[in-house]
Amino acid sequence: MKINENEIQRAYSLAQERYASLGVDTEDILKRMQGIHLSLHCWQGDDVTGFENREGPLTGGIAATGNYPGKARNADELREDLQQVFRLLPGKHRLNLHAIYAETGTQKIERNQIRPEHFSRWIDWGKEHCQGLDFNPTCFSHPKSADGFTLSHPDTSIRQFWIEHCIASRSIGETFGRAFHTPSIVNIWIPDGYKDTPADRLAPRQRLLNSLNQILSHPISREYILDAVEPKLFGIGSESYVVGSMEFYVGYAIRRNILLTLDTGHFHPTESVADKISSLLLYLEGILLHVSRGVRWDSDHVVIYNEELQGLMQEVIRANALQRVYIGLDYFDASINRIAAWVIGARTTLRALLNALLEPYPLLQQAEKEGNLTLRLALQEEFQTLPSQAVWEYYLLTQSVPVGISFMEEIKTYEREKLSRRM
Ligand code: RNT
Ligand code: ZN
Repeated sequence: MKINENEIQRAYSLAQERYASLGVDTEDILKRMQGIHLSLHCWQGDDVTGFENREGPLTGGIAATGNYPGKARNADELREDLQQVFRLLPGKHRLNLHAIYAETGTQKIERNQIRPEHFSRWIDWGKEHCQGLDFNPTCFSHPKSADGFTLSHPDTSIRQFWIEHCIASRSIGETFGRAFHTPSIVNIWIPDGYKDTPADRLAPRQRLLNSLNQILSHPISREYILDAVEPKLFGIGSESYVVGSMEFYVGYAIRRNILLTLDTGHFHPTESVADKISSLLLYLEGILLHVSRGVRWDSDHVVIYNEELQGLMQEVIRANALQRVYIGLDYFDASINRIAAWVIGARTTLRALLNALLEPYPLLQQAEKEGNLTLRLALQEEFQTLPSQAVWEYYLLTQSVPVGISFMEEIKTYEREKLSRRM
């Protein structure tokens, strides 16, 4: 499919006029778009396998299903894949790493012993391709998490191991923050919970609180890292009780002035994550989003353009909170081309952000202020279909990124030349 650049320009000019008539300056918005850096999750590239134990199972109640050929087998392949992804995204983005993506050569390094040097190749590569690096301790897929508990484990020595792992992770984040002159978000998610109804709901939470306090007691400047904690409703094997619940971490994040992570797959299916933003921002330092898509459960499907995504981005933009809401992706689909999965979800998220920026929000506010709720509804419906697509395509064009579905041609070529040789 050949895209005609003149047509894109013309469509943009018309859209620009239309938006201007509604008080929206598209040029200004396109400048703002360039300042938005998504945090791309490295784990879409290899189904959360990592390099520590490539034969071991993925545990912790999360699952990547499918076996599409061409999964990255090592760090070089993963980086090569990421470069291909970045080539298809407008703007410059961050990379979100997990501890299991350490490069320790032939040495086996325990997770409580990982050090910044095990990520030096990621840093060197990132300098060229990324706006910054974020980090996650990996508290799953490990013998010491096999019984479903980590930071809240009743056994002191196991708990201590995971505390040390998280402390080591923060110091890796600190190195990232120094190297990129932008704080590294270090996000703690643990799988801890019970399959069946617990007797004692309190004790594991007391232990988790204590472990987190020990982890955070090592002072690291916010110039270098931003700590985040990620709650969850349930997981496979923790259906009845999750130690790190929403209430647990909301309280903790407010008390410790750290970020709360909202993963869109971690709530009841009919719960609106978008609606939480304006409340939480009144109390929290900031929010990390794990943009994901649950289908019936926390299934981590590729992000698509749905009401939930649009609502979420609208809330971030309407609250004028881009400085305090960090936008990361978190999904892993192994049943389709993994590069395409990354690109589709990331482009969709950016498109939802652009749409939210283009919304003539003051007009909605005005109608509401005047008590004209009929007009508010009429405008809301009208704004669903303004010519934002023309602005998006123009943005892609100016960023020298394939416009429209033509990005799939590049992915097909890459699949033929690279992925299909990884058998
Ligand atoms: C799990 C959490 C967590 C993980 C990643 C791999 O339910 O969403 O963020 O997906 O750390
Ligand atoms: Zn998540």
